[in-house]
Amino acid sequence: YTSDAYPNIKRNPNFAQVTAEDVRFFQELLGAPSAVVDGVTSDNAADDIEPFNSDWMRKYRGHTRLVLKPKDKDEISAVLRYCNEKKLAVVPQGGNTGLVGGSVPVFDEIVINTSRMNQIRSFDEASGVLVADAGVILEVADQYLAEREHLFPLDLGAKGSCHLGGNVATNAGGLRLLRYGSLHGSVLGVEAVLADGTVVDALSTLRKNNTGYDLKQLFIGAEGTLGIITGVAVQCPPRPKAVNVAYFGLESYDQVRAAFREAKGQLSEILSAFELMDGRSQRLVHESTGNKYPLEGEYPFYCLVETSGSNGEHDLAKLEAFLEHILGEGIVADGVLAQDETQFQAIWRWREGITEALSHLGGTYKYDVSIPLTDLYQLVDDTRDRLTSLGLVGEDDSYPVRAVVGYGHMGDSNLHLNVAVRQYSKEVEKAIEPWVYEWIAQRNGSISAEHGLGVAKKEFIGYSQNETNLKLMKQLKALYDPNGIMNPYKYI
Ligand code: FAD
Ligand code: 2HG
Ligand code: ZN
Repeated sequence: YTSDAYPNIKRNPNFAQVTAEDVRFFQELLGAPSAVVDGVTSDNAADDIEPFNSDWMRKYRGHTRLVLKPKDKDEISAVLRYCNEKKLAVVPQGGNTGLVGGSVPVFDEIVINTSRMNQIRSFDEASGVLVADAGVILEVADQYLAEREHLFPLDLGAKGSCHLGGNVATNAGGLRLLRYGSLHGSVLGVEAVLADGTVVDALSTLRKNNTGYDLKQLFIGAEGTLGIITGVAVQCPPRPKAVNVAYFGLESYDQVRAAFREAKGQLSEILSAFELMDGRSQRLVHESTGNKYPLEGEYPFYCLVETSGSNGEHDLAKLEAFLEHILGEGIVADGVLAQDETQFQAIWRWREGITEALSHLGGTYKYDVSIPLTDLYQLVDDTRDRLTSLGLVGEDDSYPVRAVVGYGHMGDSNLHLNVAVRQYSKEVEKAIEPWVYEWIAQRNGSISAEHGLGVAKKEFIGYSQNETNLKLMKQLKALYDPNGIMNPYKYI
């Protein structure tokens, strides 16, 4: 961990510390098994509490001594009302897969974890609207929908652990946003509890509802700073009957752009993903899994193209014409089309497995950015050049940086620049930040495309939001959470 001490953040002395009396209150309210307590009472749960204090990257670490697992909105409401009165700060936590340090405490904030709120409330096969508790795991929701010939409109590498509430709170983007759009569109309703215990019932299941302010939108992407999401209503599309995936090797980034243009033009309504992976990212997956590369040769760039439609023959005819064209024109150097479900899954693993492969190298500095497509990959080359000129990256083991890789959701102009280091180091961090944010702001990009700001990007929000917007955000925060107990020390 680097951020153990958070040198620029001081504990807010207005917040109370958890006492044995508080613990007794919560245990009585929720039942003893719903609280993990470390040292506040006679309980000693140091081992059990550690995973709630540490983030997925093992980069951010808090020191909570109390984790609560309420089972419904009424329990959350009672917990928050008490915390607000006592000025006890809290952190909402779902699957704890967030990548910006937002889901763990900074100091001793109480963790309110949604894992026991895991019921699917209803599903309407005619409209495709799913209503579920915030703690339902994304993959569980998608499996439930698969049995009913529907699909959750979001998919991402952490699907086996992340919760729907966490997905909505981060406004997660994922692998098929290009097809199914953002959660700001597919989430029809949100049920949430404010800091003072007020239950906001904005759990509409209607597609159209123009009756004043769309209050649910504020909770989508707020990262738990305005309230705790307890339930969501989501518009789910029918599960496509025919899904195909192809994987290509390309000689240059310009060719990846050309391939994307062709994919949009030729595959149009059946295109469901267009993902970019650079050669270095694929080498890391190869080294960590030992899997044989999908193509014979190695290339500086790869892309993954997925189609989803309702008629297999029609889709295949389109896909084959597309393959013939981009191979014939020399836009791609080589390519392979998955022939069965096993190959389909194997190809996707080359894309979805990058984050995990990087995690085996030590630490990773992650930059999840939106940049216009023309300049998208230039950021990776410029970062590598900068780190090379500063003597931080090189061929052997003596350099602190092990890899500079780029990959991401090309179809959404969303790049993931990852700098893998042997161990987190202030020297490397200072070489990249704020330089990287200046680079992005100069191109009118966003410093956070889909992961949010959490604590990691807190100091840099000004590169993507102006003073007026920031002032409005602070006013909203003060209105929804006057004591500031909801996820403090993060971006707001
Ligand atoms: P957590 O990590 O627990 O929390 C995330 C934030 O939301 C925190 O600020 C937390 O306080 C808040 N929060 C959690 N639950 C609630 C709630 N009920 N109410 C209010 N606030 C809440 N993200 C993408 O956008 N696209 C990807 O493709 C993608 N891929 C990933 C792949 C891997 C391998 C990993 C580890 C992460 C990936 N992520 C991706 C990042 C992450 O944002 C998502 O995994 C997910 O949306 C987080 O959900 P979670 O339940 O784990 O939330
Ligand atoms: C992805 O697209 C995720 O794989 C994670 O958003 C990206 O680890 C990352 O930087
Ligand atoms: Zn992503």
